[in-house]
Amino acid sequence: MTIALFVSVLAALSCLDQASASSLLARHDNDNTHPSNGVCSDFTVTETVTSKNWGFAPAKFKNNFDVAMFLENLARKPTPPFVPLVPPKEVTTKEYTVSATFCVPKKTNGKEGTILVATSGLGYDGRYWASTYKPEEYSFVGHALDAGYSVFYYDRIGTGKSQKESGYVNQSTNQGAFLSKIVKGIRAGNWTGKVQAKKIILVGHSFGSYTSNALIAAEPDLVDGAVLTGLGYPNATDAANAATPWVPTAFAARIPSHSRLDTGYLAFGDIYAHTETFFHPPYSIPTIEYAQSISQPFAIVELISLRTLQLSAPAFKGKVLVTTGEFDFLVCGGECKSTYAANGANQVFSGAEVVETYLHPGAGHGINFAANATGFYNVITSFLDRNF
Ligand SMILES: *[C@@H]1O[C@H](CO)[C@@H](O)[C@H](O)[C@H]1NC(C)=O
Ligand SMILES: *[C@@H]1O[C@H](CO)[C@@H](O)[C@H](O)[C@H]1NC(C)=O
Ligand SMILES: *[C@@H]1O[C@H](CO)[C@@H](O)[C@H](O)[C@H]1NC(C)=O
Ligand SMILES: CC(=O)N[C@H]1CO[C@H](CO)[C@@H](O)[C@@H]1O
Repeated sequence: MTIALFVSVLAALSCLDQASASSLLARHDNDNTHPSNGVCSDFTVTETVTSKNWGFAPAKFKNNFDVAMFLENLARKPTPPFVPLVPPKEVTTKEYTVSATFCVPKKTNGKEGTILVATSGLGYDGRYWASTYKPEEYSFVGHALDAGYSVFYYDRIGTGKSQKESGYVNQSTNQGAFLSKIVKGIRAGNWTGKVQAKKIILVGHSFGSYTSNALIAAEPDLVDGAVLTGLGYPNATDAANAATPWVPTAFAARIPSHSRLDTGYLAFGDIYAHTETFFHPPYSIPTIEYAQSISQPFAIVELISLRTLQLSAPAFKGKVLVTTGEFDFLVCGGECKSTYAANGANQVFSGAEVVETYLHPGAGHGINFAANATGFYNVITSFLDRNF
């Protein structure tokens, strides 16, 4: 695959590990308008997580040429092998604060005790789930509320209004550990007001799906089900291979206007790099422009630590929907029918009561901003209606 890389990265800024909860902005603003059909509350969620974090092996990026060389190394033929990560030496315990929103449907139908916990993928924060641009066409949260489900969505560590972390600190493990705490807090009723969780369903996109999957593998009794979007299993027996298609597509980086992020953060080089990796023609250009406007930098170690996740979850007895767009470039190399035909989902979730798969016609990786996103959401809520 030939990919044009438009690579740049911000100059080194001060370390941001120490961003405090008080420096976080209120979540609710024009960009984060709550869905009109929900009763929503914003929270900052502070949890201490323990995770085994992999280290970043190369020198930290000094400039964009370092990033270019790194991406070339990731994508090239592996002779000699390129080893970007060093195995965890110790367990890291650290407190993080993230910005979150919980919504209950205005019109309840008895299903509000089924709580969807949505984690976004690389390149986005929680707004991936709750588009304020044509919400009737693109807001997953709005759609789920219409169907009667409650939704908890949040900005991953390092994105949106959540606490920043060095881009060189592994984040698939600490993000997974944080998600585990969120689920436990929801079970305990910590942020859900009068709603008591009867069922909890993890909903993910891309990186958020892989971390949700890895969490289910590690804690098979934690949740009742999962809707994993924007993922595929090119090699269900080898998590490293699942990450391989990311390599040649390595997101180009641009200079984020965000302060408090170090050089370990990369972002879509420009709207065309974003389009190439996330969307498929015919394009809705205004929709892509909105998606670009809310896009977020991601940590280099988030991307490469995807390879280290243990996805196989034979002990999970729940119900899972695995889905992406028919033309997903990132997880299927642009053609998902043959990828899904290999039945990876059934191998990963070999003990699950229900494993369903679905490919959304015409869509790429960023399905929530694809044509007929509501058709995609109907498939998800139909899966939920039938199974929970
Ligand atoms: C939930 O709230 C209780 C009471 O404040 C607290 O002890 C517990 O740690 C919280 N659980 C989580 C996972 O946040
Ligand atoms: C998956 O990857 C492993 C390890 O690289 C390899 O041994 C195995 O043959 C692969 N399986 C498939 C179905 O490609
Ligand atoms: C939208 O997607 C749904 C679900 O796959 C499908 O049934 C419907 O025909 C699609 N609508 C259009 C206009 O493509
Ligand atoms: C929090 C954490 O695990 N940080 C580690 C990230 O990786 C670097 C490089 O290996 C380590 O020095 C950090 O301790």
